[in-house]
Amino acid sequence: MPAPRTILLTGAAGGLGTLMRELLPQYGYDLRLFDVVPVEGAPDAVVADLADRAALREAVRGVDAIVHLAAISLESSFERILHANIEGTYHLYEAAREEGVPRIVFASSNHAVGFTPRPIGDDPLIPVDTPRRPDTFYGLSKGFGEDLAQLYWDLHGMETVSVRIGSCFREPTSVRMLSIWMSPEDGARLFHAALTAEGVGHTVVYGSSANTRLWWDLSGARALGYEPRDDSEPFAAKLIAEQGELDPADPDHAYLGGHFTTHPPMWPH
Ligand code: NAI
Ligand code: 15L
Repeated sequence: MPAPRTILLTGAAGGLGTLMRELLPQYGYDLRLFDVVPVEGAPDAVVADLADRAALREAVRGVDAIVHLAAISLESSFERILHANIEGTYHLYEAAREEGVPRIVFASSNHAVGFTPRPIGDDPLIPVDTPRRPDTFYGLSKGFGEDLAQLYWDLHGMETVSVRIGSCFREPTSVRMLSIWMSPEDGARLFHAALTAEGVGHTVVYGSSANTRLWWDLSGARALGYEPRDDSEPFAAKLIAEQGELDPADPDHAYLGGHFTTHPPMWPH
């Protein structure tokens, strides 16, 4: 596959989309932007719902690859998750197939496997092929997206890297995040690797920085050429002083998905 240049970034108005708008162009990409809400400072962005297949087809036409971030990004009602994450991702893949886009980077989530007990002490890191244990309808939709990506590879030869992102924010804000944080700069490194690695078929990887307290195996991401440079450890002392160490007996702390596993709130979105 020739190196991609023009990328459609869905979910461009969101938190991660905003970070990637800042960081991805330095890798030489021209970004085309898509979101259901206007993208600040980007009057050319396509403002449309993922359900609008005509708008999607036009948006994906001629791009070399897609970074698919658009979604409800926390737990919500099943109906809203169904519309945006399940049907929306299906519409995106269909539009990409119709327009011959060869590669998608799909923003999956740790919540696809959120009910996996977190490693403690010398426990091995969680492998990427650990059984799916979604913690929410949200996590379930990310498992759907991974399976859809596998189907489109097997049936249509469209490649995807599904990145099970931990927490990608400027700084980690909780003790749990010390284990799963991905700095925005490492996020851009990983997306760039996922966009350019040869022969990925459908590959699922975890997405985080090289955290001292890491919970999962990053070897799949490294095999794509990803070399994380950041570690959450400089934030540890302050967060632990404020919040205390994670208590493995507390269900909120016992699983990869953290608080998503406990009668999840219906976060406003
Ligand atoms: P966000 O909620 O800030 O942004 C999501 C964007 O998608 C919003 O701008 C929203 O308007 C757009 N969107 C939602 N429904 C849409 C629809 N039907 N049609 C078009 N656009 C729609 O979320 P964030 O944090 O930027 O996350 C981006 C992606 O990465 C999401 O897929 C999320 O599930 C995934 N992810 C993010 C993590 C993080 O730490 N930020 C962790 C794990 C996964
Ligand atoms: C996610 O999947 C969410 O999109 C993000 O907002 C964070 O809550 C993250 O997981 C997390 O697990 O911290």
